[in-house]
Amino acid sequence: MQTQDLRDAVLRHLTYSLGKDPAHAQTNDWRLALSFAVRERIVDPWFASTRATYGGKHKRVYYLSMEFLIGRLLEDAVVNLGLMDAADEVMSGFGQNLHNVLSDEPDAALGNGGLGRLAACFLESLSTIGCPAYGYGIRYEHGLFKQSFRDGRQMESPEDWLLRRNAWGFPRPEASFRIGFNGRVAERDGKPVWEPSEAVLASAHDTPIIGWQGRWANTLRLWEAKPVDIFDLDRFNRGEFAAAAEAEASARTISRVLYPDDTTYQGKRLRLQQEYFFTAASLRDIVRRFDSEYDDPAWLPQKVAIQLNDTHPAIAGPELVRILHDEKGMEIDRAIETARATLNYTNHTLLPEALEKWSEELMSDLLPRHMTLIQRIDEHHAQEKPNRKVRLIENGDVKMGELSFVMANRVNGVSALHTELMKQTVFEDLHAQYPDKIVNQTNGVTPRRWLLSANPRLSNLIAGEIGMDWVDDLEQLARLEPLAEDSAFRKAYRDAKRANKAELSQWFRDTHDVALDPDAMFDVQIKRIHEYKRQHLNILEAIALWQEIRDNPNGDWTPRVKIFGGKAAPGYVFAKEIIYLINSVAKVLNADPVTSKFLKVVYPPNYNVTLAEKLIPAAELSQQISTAGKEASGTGNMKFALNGALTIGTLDGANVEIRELVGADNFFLFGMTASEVVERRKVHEHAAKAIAADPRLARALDEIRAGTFSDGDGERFRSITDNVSGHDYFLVSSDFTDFWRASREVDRAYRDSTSWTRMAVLNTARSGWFSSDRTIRGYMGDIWGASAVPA
Ligand code: Z16
Repeated sequence: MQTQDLRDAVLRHLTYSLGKDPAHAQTNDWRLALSFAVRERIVDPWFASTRATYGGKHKRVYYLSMEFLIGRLLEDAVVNLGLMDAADEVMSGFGQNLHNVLSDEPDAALGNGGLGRLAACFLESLSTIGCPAYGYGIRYEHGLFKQSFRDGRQMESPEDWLLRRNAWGFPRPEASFRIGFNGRVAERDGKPVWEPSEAVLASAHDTPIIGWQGRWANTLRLWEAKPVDIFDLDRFNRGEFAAAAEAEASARTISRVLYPDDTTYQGKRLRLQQEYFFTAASLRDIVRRFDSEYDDPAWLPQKVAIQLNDTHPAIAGPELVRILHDEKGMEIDRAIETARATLNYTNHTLLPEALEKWSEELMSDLLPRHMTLIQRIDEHHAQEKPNRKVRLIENGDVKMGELSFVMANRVNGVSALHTELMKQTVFEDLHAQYPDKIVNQTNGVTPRRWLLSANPRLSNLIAGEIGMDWVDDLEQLARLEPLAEDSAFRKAYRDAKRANKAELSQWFRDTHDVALDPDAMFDVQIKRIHEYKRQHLNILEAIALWQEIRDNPNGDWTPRVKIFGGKAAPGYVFAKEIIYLINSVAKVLNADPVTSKFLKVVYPPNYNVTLAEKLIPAAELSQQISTAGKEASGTGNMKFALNGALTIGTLDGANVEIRELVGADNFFLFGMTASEVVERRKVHEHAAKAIAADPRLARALDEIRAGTFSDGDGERFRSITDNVSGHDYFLVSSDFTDFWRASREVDRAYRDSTSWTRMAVLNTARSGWFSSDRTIRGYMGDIWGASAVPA
């Protein structure tokens, strides 16, 4: 029945929505037809969710995020609607392979990394839980750049996810707002009125996000920037065609591209325009919806909770005050208090270079009224807390972290350690002033995508043992714990992993023409390339291991495949050197006839959500080796543990909590702690001392300097060797020796496949707490005061 209905719907959409004759339809057409057929099943629960929220006057949650790294959506929707088998049958019936059809969907990369992916997991969990929520962001025409390698170096090209028709977005041109910029603040009837001199239109596109079992659906609303006036007809008629289109082009620029920075931050005017554009459009939409239901703006905090994902939407503070005071006539201090009771802020990093600052000059120019309001908020804060240590404006810069903090009801960090460090470092003074404001919400990941869909072999094995309750109650995985001692279960678990590895090896052969041995240990480091994440520590260890294998080619080595994946911000020169080094080392090692059966290094380009879904289920070792104190949480670390990869890691971010939960015996710990890191930096010549004390490290660095990986050019990787042996801010040299020790411990442990599998099973069984459902419930209870609505 379900199958028959789905078949009819696919055929109907292929014919009448796409205008294609089945005889001539391509994979792309079948994919779109299936997407439309699935999408229409989402519409009823979507409407029902909206009606239930309106009907019960429930509190709504708004998640404002510059990034939503959603990846592909079709499989998610098919899985959550329980249509996998039906879709498989229907597609086969049309002579199509469902897997190929699903793989045809472009990966929507409207984000850089963890922060954007977290927002996407949160949307899915909000729908699974049935919490009334909207995600608000920007509909970038081009998401994160596409990465390729030329001679081992990163090349960037634009990504075009909208080139083919987008199956998920409902355009809502009727929902649009005029967003102003620049101009001046006039006075009318003694009241300030901002009169912008420029404006663009923010036009909405809605994507329904369906939760597990289709019980609830929320909306992701993304804003597209359009010109207020279509084009300048006068100029066009005068034959000035390019000039006539200029205004349009400049308006559209605002939603043209995602900024490819992660954690570092570039002070670009366009970036501030993007931030204000989507924040202002979202707030206007939120206030419009609120006004349609309630007549007193004082009620806002009871009915609305707004979450600022990092400081990118921090202008929401002054903008909401402007709406409440300038537009609705609320007294200024009450407006500040009302806005503040509505807003909350999540911090995702302690890296000083990542904390946004805008020059007063730029702010006054682009958003003159907001600049005045920021000064007013600063005074409000100073009066409330006469200790004048913290000011929102310093050395001519507006500090967006401090502004977000002061304007938030709750401020949260994303792991226990990160939250503690927030209190002790960047927000020390503000924390002293508002001791109850900072709370922790350790990140999580959605098990629907990261276990159920991505790893069907393991999911089926789990389902055979404990049924399906774990899918929206992940702590049920604890019921697998006793099976760690069951040899038949362990064998089945190992077989599932082995089959995932074989499948990945086949993919590498097909797409990258490299042969991987599926019996070797699959060791994976996938994340943005950054000095603090220390991919260079990992590659140094690979070089040292290669040298040691060459010394003793008949040794009893544990075969390993090191897999790297990740993009560097285009302007981050050092990170790009690390990529070049990894690829250069891979070339030499993989061509070595003596060592390559023991050690290979592969680096598939263009790591994205889709590739993560292939790599994580096949991984056995998860590299989480950041300098302690620098990785706010990490979320890849959770996906790996859930899928039975053991972690080699430092006491950083959520690694700390992973280790506590899976057990210290099932985790390979190494390296300095966050406080030891701070102390070590004070040691004179710490890197030189570490190198002098470890001949392996010295020799690995010498090998690079000898030009082994650069056709004899000893200068090519000087920036890296100089850094690691000199200033070495991220303590690569100081942590190398212990990383080597832990890596050899991993080798030994891997040889005992029984005990390795036991540890892997325990990692899966004890990772249930890392579901983003748990995280979202934490936000609902501790931050938003929101409840799930019975659908
Ligand atoms: C980002 O992905 C993160 C922090 C940040 O300041 C900017 C971006 Cl684009 C990451 C953190 O590095 C990571 O530790 C954390 O797990 C993730 O945000 C989600 O909280």
